[in-house]
Amino acid sequence: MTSVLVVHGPNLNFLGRREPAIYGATTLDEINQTLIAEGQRLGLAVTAVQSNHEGVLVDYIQSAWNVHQGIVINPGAYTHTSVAIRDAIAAVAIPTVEVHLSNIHQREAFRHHSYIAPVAIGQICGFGADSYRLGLLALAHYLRTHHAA
Ligand code: CA2
Repeated sequence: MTSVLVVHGPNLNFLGRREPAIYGATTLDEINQTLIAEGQRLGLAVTAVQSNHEGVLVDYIQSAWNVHQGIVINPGAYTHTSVAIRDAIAAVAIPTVEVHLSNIHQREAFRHHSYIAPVAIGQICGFGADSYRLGLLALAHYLRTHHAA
């Protein structure tokens, strides 16, 4: 079965507990359960991980090599700072969709630039928790049409 790794970056373990006005009321566990269910519907095995640490996120991405066929990642604040996460995605060369809860282009200028976007197949932002589901859907479609084998 096609396998997808969902990677959540720093502070996303706080979802649903703080700042609901910006990031929504849905918890990370609820998002993961939705993705697992949506994955079943799409024929994808979904595994979700979260870390607050840049190097651990790099380790998760490296460990996806030869294991998962796609990645959905919300790198959190590392989106705007991390060459290491970008290099890891480029190194494993696994189709990766970048997702964000908020519309990063509508927020502070420092959030407008993503180090990840150039190595992602696409970016979905601004739809709250639904950004993840839409990202998984886009990845499923991409894998069906580009990785038929
Ligand atoms: O909109 C997104 O998904 C972000 O990746 C979220 C990051 C932010 O730094 C990016 O610019 C955009 C921040 C995640 C913080 O998550 C929290 C969740 C609940 C309470 C407080 C923070």
